Amino acid sequence: MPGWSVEGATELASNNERQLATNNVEDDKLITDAKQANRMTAFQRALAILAAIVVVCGLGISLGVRSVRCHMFGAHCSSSPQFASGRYDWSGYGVSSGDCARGDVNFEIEARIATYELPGSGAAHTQFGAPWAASETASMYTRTWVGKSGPFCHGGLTDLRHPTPYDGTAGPLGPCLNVNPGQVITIHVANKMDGGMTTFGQRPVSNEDYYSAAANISGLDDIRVPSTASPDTPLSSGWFGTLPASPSDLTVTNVQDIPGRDVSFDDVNLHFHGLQVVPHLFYPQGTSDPDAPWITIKPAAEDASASTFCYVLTVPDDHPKGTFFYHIHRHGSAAMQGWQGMLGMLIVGDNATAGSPQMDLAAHGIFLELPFLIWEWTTDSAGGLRTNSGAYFEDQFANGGGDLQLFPVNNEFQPTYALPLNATVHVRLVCAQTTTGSALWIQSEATGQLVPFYAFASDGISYDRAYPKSMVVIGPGQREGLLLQFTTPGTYRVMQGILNDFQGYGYTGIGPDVPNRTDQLLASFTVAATGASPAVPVDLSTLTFTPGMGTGVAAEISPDEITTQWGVRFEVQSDVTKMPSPQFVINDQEFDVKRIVREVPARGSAQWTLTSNMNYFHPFHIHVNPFVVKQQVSGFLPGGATFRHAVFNTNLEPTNMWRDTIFIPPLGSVTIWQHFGNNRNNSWIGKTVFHCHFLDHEDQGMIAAFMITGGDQAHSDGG
Ligand SMILES: [Cu+2]
Repeated sequence: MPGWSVEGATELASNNERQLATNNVEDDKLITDAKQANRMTAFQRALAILAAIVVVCGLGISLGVRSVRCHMFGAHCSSSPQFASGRYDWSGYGVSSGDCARGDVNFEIEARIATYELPGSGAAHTQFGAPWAASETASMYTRTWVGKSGPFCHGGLTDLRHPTPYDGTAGPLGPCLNVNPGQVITIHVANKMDGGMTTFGQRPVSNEDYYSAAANISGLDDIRVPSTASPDTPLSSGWFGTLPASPSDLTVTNVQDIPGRDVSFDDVNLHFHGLQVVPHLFYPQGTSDPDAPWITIKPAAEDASASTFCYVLTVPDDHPKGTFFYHIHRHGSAAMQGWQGMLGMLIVGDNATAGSPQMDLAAHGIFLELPFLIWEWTTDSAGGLRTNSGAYFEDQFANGGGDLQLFPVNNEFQPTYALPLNATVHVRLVCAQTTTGSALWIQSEATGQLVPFYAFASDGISYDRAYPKSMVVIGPGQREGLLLQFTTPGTYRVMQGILNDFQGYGYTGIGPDVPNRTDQLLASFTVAATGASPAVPVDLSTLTFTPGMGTGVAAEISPDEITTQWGVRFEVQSDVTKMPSPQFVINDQEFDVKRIVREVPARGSAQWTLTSNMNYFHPFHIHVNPFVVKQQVSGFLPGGATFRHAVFNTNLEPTNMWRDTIFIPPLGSVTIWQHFGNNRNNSWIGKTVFHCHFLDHEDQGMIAAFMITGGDQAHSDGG
């Protein structure tokens, strides 16, 4: 692997921007410092005991509720019925939709192939290359989710007193799913994508494809590693090794899972991103078998017995209420299906759930809500998804896969939303981009002035109040609960800087204070006084929210609890003797479905130090349990003052924020603390994963399986 030096980093500063002095990631100073700061006074201890008593009483009440629900389902009631063994007996392949529908809420969705258009998406798009002249409107075949039955939530700008359900038929995005804490949710999935590979003109990737790419390395320059951290320094290292004599001599490193070769893009499964539910990627649900395979739902023409699957998930009573989403997580096809919009919003807590953001906001007369799901739609100039070359590999995805990389919001390109003057709208921001991240800000079209807004939740977990921001920086998988308010009539532009732009040559910077930048319009708000306009806007600085992870000691991780430390280094290696090429590795290893990289005890806590060893950022996501963000450092982060301030200051407010996804800055690291349990009541166990949420990185090896183990096997399905 080529070396580099952070000495060359040009953009170091004070505050949180400590230079990354070492790549030794097993650093326990943070824990020691925290332990010293954590010495409690006698009075604080008494308060903690009091809080614990309150928690125990609360638990008793909620267990009572669970017992009632347990009886509804008949057998298998144990001391912890929520996690009772046997609850998931009806999960699996081939279960009929009727037999699956035995939860409190039951969804039925189908994977289909359809054609959609995005009006306006063809014109004047200049983010990559020349404007697209082929058409004013991009249309394409796409793989998509369509809802057949279920309590769907709304899909557009909505007054929650009059919601309109969205079932996924009106565009590429899947239906909006809604579940409440304490409910058992079933999702019956049917794969109706027979012949999709043929329809899209896709063929398996071959050794010859990788060989010819490696022989023509300039096509892969986008992912080379510079010798220093400066964007101005020419690349002097990157590809290494000597091309072997024949394509058949390439070493295959990502065994069993090379996208398009070992995995068909017509295979599906589902991940419920951020939900604190039983591990559900490997078969059977909740399995603790280290060799367990991916759940893989096949088109009926390929395997009728595996063409349907019933997911059964119990959402804990004390689950955070907020914005989540679902997407495909079959290793090898996740990116392709992400580019096609095979994902959707998942909202925990309905409009009548105490402690939900909807209820907290309704108390202040705020009923307007807007899903704001940003994704990538990758097309070529013929107007279809870039598939004509037939094979999938990294070389084709330098710009997301096609000659155009569009960023729809919901199912529209550059949508415009009309808002009443002085009204407040709750924006459920989801970054479902596949290969990029976004910096977002709002500017007045008339004056160019930045319009501040507030954030009260991250990754579906509410804080206790809202914090002012002028920009949010968000990577794939991350969500933010935002509150927008406009007190002057006019048009306002939501602007997007593509984070990846700082990662290669030609970096021009991100943000409103950077000249010659490549930022683009994402959406607009038109604001006018209407009959729905409040006389005065709500004072957002005074709002309070129900904290998603509770309050007091139960919602915190004490440094005394941390029993293990874990260093994780994300890296792209570029050895031309191997395929896939390049190699997306975690601690020098590509994914192997049968390799458990670590076992962690249920209800234990760990400190993770996550490192990106190159001038790339990587979004880290871990399944089942969220974590607390403790520290972030970067040796290299160019950009305008607004962007840097957002990354290093406002993005980290409040301190000790809970998240399930965090981006690791280029040549930087993030320290997180994680508790492997749902609050303090229960824990899920089983085989699960952490990975880079750039789904093409994940597909090509940047993912690892780990096992949550414990004596309380009955608390999970333990297949
Ligand atoms: Cu990555």
